[in-house]
Amino acid sequence: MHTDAPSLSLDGDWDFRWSPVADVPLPGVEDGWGSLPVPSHWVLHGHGAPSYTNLQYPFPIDPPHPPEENPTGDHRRTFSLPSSFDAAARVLLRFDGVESHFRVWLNGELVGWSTGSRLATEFDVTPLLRAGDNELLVRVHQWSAGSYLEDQDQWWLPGIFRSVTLLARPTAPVDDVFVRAGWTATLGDAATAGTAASGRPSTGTGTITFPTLDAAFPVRFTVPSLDVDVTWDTPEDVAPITVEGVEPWSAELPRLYDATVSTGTAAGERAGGETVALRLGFRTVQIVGDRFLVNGERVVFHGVNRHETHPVHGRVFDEEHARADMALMKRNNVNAIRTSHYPPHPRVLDLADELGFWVVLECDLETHGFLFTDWVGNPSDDPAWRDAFLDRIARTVERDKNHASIVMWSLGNESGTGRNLAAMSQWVHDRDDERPVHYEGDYTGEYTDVYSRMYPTLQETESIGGGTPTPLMECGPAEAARQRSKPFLHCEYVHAMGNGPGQIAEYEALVDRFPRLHGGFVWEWRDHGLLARTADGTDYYAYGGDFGEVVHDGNFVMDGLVLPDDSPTPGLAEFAAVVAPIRFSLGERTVLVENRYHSASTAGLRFCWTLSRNGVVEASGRFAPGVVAARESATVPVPDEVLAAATAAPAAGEELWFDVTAELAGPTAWADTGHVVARAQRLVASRPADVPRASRTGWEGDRLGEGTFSARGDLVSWKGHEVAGPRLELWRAPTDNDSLSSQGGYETADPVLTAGVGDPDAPASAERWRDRGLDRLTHRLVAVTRTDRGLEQRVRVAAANSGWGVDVTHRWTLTDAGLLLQTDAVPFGAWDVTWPRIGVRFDLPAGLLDGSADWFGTGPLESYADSSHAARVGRFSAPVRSLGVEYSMPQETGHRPELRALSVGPFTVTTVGAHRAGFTLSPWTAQQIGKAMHPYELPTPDHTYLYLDAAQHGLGSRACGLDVLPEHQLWPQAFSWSVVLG
Ligand code: IPT
Repeated sequence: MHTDAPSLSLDGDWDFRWSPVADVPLPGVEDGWGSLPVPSHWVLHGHGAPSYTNLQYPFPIDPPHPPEENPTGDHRRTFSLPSSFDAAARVLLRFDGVESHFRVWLNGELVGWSTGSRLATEFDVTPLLRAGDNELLVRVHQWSAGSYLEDQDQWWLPGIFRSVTLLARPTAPVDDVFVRAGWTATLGDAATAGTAASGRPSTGTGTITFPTLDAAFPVRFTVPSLDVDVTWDTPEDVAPITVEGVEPWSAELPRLYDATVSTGTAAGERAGGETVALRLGFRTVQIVGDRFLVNGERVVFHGVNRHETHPVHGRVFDEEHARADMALMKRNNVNAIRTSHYPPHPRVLDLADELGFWVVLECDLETHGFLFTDWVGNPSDDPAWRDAFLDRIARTVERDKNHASIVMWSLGNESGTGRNLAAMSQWVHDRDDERPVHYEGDYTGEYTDVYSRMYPTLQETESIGGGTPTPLMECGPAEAARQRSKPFLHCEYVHAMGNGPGQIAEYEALVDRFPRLHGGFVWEWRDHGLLARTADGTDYYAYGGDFGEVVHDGNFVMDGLVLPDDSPTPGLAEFAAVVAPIRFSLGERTVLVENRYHSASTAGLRFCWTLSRNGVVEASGRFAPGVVAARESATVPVPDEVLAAATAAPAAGEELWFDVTAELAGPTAWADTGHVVARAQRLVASRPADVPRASRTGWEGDRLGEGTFSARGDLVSWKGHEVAGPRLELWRAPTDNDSLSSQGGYETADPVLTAGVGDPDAPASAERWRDRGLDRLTHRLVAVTRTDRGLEQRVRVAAANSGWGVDVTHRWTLTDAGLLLQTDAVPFGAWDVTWPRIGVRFDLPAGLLDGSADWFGTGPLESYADSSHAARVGRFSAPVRSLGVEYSMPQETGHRPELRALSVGPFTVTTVGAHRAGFTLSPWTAQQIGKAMHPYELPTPDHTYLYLDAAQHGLGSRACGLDVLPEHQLWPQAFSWSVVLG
């Protein structure tokens, strides 16, 4: 709790000694000590090394024993108590987080030990303290029995990684407060009407109750802005307080009321008391039937799984970084956080209350590695571990129970099932009868309140929502019926590893359709890359295996919507677009504005439109749908300028687009005025460009217009620059989703349900593509013929030892607009795999990499068939080197479909005809990128590679989830497309 009682931070430089094994004598003062900051992880300060595993235990599964090879850190410091501690009745020594087991000695006496790495521990050290110098010694072991309960998918990072504090406890203390601030809409004040009419949040009745008030009475409780000021003389006097005119708390309008609980106020002045500051958010959490409601309304989680991770500090908390991170979430329409898979630093929850997030607060528990013993010996069902499980959940709930943002408790992650989990749930229900209990592993719904799953297929999700019933994982008919009667959420869905995830929109469409579905949490928010340096001094973000671990899970720890350097990925933009709280439907004459917020009206937004001709804004303005209440919609007419444009015939090659945005009308704690919350666009009118006319001039030697051609018919120079191409390519550098089939332990549901997305056990796409040689196509010139004003080149393309391939015809014609290149690609043979891409590559000068590209087409970011909602048609400009994303494991990046015109350096490329190619500009070929495991392994670029793709395969989410859906797969077929090189 935030109290004004004195405290002393013991953070800072401590003496430190490290040993690779546990069984070493305790060092004395005179032994050689180094120094280490507290809080920190010693492995990030040169002692031992970090290691990453997902499911695997990096030690033998021999519970509850750790191995002898158990890195151990001794930490020592001295302190003396400040005079502010003089009046203390007791002094507590608090550790906010130590991984994984520690023992404490004060002035040579053993104080105690603790486990539960991301949970707080307090020791009463009153009798051991002395005047003057006190010596504190803390021995931390990396591995312990507790490690069996902490098998989360993340780095293993031992150390005292959160603060250490001495707390002076007053003689009249507030030892515990559990305050609940409920909210109900005031009868007669139609909550929505209030919102719509005034544009201000509705008010209602707030009810403050105290399930716990463990303090030295009399106790004074105040909420100044609500004129609440009561003093209770005895615990029996404590009574609920009802206040009218209270604004509710929600993730969208996180209204907080400052409150205080004080003791020592008997005579009107302080007598050994303290004042605890609380921030009340009035909200009532309920399950009614299969609905999860806050303040009476269904909540839809547009959430992310948030781990504590920082590229330099690991899990050491950095408030500025956390706040910036959470503001970035808000700017991308993230409204919920699952604290995977342990309680975060306590300040994160203050920030969640303040910025506004629905939080599912998870206990520090995961025993996933027992999967490898077929769950034999799993602590979750072993009575010997019962107390440890109960201890963990109690410490979780007790620490964080007063946060308005927490709307659900989660028992942990991936720990199988068993009696100890059921006992945890019972404990929570006894302690907090308001918030529901979540745990995904309770597949049959024996002891949890909501039905939760990770990565179920679309078909199964639809079935759970209320579509055609299909069997539910591990459920018989009765259990399935029970699960179907509860609110459902995806505690994890769409896996944001590398380039992806695809299919966010398909899941969201189901959530829209079925009110039983309450949305979910993307896996996951951030990559966990750790900043490291190669031998030759290049910085990079390390993942599993980069520290020489004996067992590890590679780059499976890099699966976030945000890169380790804080850059948002295109996947995050896709998420923001799909889950946007305002949805527009642009008709010919009207704009429908749907407010999808839980409780916010559109009062905080302004609405803007533009009309653009070939990407150049021609008219713009605001439109006013009025204040649209939450869950309501409004219709406004399309602006006259747009209507007029729709009826006037455009010139050849013109496109007119009508764009609308919903923007913040004023600044918030997380974004500036004008921040775009939602957008949409509609093609108003267009007329295809005329195919450029053949030029009157023709060949001059081997020159044709601005191009020079080899005898083979290849373009070898363009505008005086040496170039090469076109060369047919089917290969893209495999994405993580192309490379991995669903990871170990992911139980794919009933195979029937996955029909249509391919066999879940089938090899990964990249494996099949490699097997068919798509990365190593060979080319054979079949014929090259000069024509009057051009040439025709026919090439047969196929891989070694393959009877299938592609016949390609390139027809060059010199036109008034430049060199027209028409390409026809026709597959031959019995193709049985998808293609990653079909397109051509041109090798352009490397110098272009230092300039920028301007284009009219889709942008601003890369997009793919199943991740295209953030893309819009417009005119964009960007440095060439920024067109690709630096994923920590290099992979396909930078594809922008539907190009109209591109200019880079002296070159322009214009697409003609119905089938518009997309473009990629890259310093490396797909083959080069596919070979590198880290960005630093990529060669020094010797070209700028321009890929013009007729199509690319979708992204999918198969690294952990669904493969590319049939409608987004690229199957071999004939393609024709044309571009003009100018
Ligand atoms: C699931 C885990 O809960 C999560 O921690 C993470 O590992 C994620 O997968 C994949 O990145 S478990 C998975 C095997 C279904």
